[in-house]
Amino acid sequence: MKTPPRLLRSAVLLLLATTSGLPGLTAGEAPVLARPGARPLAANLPVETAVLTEAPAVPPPITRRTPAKVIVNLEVREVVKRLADGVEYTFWTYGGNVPGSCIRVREGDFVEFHLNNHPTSKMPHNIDLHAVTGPGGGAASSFTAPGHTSQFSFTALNPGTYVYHCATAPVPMHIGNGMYGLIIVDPKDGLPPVDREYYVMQGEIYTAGRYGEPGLQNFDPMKAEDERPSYVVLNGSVGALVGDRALQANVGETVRIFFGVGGPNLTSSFHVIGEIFDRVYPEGGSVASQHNVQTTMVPSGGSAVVEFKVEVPGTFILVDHSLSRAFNKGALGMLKVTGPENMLTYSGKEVDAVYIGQASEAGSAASKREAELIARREQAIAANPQIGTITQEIQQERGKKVFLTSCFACHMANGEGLPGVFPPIAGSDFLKADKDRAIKAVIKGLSGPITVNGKPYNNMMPPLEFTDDQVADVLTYVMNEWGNRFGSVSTADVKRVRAENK
Ligand code: HEC
Ligand SMILES: [Cu+2]
Repeated sequence: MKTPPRLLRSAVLLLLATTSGLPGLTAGEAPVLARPGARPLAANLPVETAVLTEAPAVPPPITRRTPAKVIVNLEVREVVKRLADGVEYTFWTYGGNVPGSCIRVREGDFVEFHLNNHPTSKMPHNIDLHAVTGPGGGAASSFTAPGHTSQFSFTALNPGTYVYHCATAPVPMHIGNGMYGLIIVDPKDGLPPVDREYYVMQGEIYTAGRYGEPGLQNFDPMKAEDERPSYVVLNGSVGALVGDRALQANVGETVRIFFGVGGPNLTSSFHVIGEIFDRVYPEGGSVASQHNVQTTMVPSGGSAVVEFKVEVPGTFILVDHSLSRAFNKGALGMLKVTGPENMLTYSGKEVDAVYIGQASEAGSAASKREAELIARREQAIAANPQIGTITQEIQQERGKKVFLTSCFACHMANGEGLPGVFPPIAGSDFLKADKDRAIKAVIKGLSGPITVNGKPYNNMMPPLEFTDDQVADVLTYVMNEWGNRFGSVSTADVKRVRAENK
């Protein structure tokens, strides 16, 4: 062990975070080296500035075969960004995005690290790079107040793929707000060449609101303590790797994914639906010690590097195979492979992939449409007070998103249900007859024998946890989709039915 045990390490950090002054520069002040450190030792090395990339891009492999002094400039910024369609969050970032900028150096490089905390930040931050051999992985030397900059240096002794993260108290909050990334230390002779490299990280977000609840969401410390995230995401937001943001490759190419888990709490069961990892560097170590792997476990604060050749075209879905996280909390991405069919390897319909794919894509299409309609509503209000129908259209588009996160799983995307099991809601006389009964079905659940369009059903629909707005929107959607013309449901209707069924 070259580093102190982790517990000790965080104790040291907490101590530092609470008792130390704030090292760094104030504006206009000349840089003063706290101590000469190792700089003179590296005086003869060639100097270069590290290329930092935004996920899913990875900096180019290091082709140098001798060490250098590498200068890393990483800027901390606190920014409001999209977490999901209609949902925003104040992320704390390394480089403006989640995960933080990807850093790549070579084994043996002397790294001069500059951590710059933007003047608009509200919090002090620091950095613990798991690639560093030294107290706190650099955290002890990088505690930086807003508008300040800190500097420390280290030699990248060990090759591998390492997580870095903020280690300022409360640490789970800083990580939960997005303060993590990867630093790749290429081995002396480089990694074997591949056609494509990608950078993907998983992390949880603990919002006060439930998954999908619109608006600017706050961090919920209790949910974090209980390890009950509302979101588990790949690359910082729901859908960050979906649709036209999907990873890309051509048939016949080799793909390497540097996959990290920022956490702060959950371990990922990383899987690509429809692919087998030809090689895995487990836990981000320097040896591809395993071959032909379906799912690799990636610890919180750890990584894995996977390599595979893509043999057939199609959409391959990246998931945490703890699947509720993929289906209900956002831990889902896509790799789109284009090229000629290879019927010998695979021929047929990719049910899993296309199914989820369409749902996600339709979800963001619905969102775009909602934005258009809101813009139209503003215009309509300005020009003419006849706005009722547009309001309902907005409800329908919002409702479509709710439908695609929940109802479609049982009632099917086309509303036709499943004979004898899930009743149809397209053309349903049961739905048409009683709006309050439908509201109650969604908020309280529905079970026991019912008849829909003359056919008997006796099954159970669980109560669904949606806001009053969401219930009104989804019912208005199903009451006006697939040829249904059953009227609409308002938030007030839902509140009334909730009160009547307390
Ligand atoms: C886990 C599966 C499941 C999900 C998810 C689900 N339902 Fe249902 N739903 C059922 C079942 C089963 C019944 C029939 C219950 C019975 O037999 O008493 C039902 C009945 C209904 C009915 C009344 C019968 C009819 O066909 O008109 C409506 C309306 C309805 N669901 C709407 C919804 C809406 C809207 C959503 C999403 C917000 C939803 N359901 C989500 C399983 C589900
Ligand atoms: Cu921080």
